[in-house]
Amino acid sequence: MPIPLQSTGPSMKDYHCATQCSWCDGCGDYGIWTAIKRALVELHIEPTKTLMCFDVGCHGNGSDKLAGYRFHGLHGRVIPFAAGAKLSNMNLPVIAFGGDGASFSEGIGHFVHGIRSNYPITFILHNNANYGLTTGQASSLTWQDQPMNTAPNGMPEHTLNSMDFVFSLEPTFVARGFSGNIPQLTQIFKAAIEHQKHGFAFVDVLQACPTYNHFATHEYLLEKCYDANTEGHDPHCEAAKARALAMDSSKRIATGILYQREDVPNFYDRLKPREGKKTQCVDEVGKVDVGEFMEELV
Ligand SMILES: Cc1ncc(C[n+]2csc(CCOP(=O)(O)OP(=O)(O)O)c2C)c(N)n1
Repeated sequence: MPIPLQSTGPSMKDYHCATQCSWCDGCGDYGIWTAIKRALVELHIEPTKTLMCFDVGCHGNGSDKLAGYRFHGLHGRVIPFAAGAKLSNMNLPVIAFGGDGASFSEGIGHFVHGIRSNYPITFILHNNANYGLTTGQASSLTWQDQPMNTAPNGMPEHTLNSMDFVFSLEPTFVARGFSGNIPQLTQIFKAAIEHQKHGFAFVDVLQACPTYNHFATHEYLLEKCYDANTEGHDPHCEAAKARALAMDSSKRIATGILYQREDVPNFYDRLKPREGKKTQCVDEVGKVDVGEFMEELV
């Protein structure tokens, strides 16, 4: 029996968009962009059956380089936009993309509450360890003492330990990938999209920024990153074990699905007024007549 060559779902072509890419040569955004399309295709999700939300930044300029429903919001605010969309229509897979500048400075409050609330969305961090679009400013994740355009004598502050921080918020899904390993990244993204039914899926993607990041380069990451899952790491382990693995980058950097638990209800499932509802919030909004409220305002 010959194996059919065509799948029934969408193909990479369906996600194609004619807008020209403006990222620098060698930018890790290309790898992340390819992997997310592959993940959606492999999950048989049509471009019109998902929502992708983009923060402001180099990565955010990917918002018009893909077909489908996309939302491009304000700097640091992608999580509330994405969470709002998802909570109004739980049938929709919602993926939010943010940079390390936005997520660990301007938008850090939203990031905290996204994880602790266990909003049912996937959040993909484009971690190039600097503010790329504003030409190489130091971010909270830039290495200490690294000379950057905003800190020519080296960044004076210590680097925020992002994984320690994330684990302190009691996440339900933590993964790490590398923009140079598209097959692994695709599998991580698929698992992170599927985790939405359980809550907030955080994926830290270490990516090259050849123009402004001269410390964690593509070559450096290629050498240091290894797949922890193929070396036997079980993501359903104790949080303390996963936290220690995620935080230790002294010799090698663990990638893959580092931590996952499915026994914590997501934010929507904890909303008492939604219990037993057969409709989505978005269906119900259309039935409310706001006319009388408007009358009061005029
Ligand atoms: C509230 C706010 N602060 C600052 C800016 C200016 N700004 C636009 S893009 C950007 C850098 C984005 O860096 P990051 O979030 O790390 O994403 P990257 O460009 O590296 O992908 C900054 C500071 C803004 N638009 N809005």
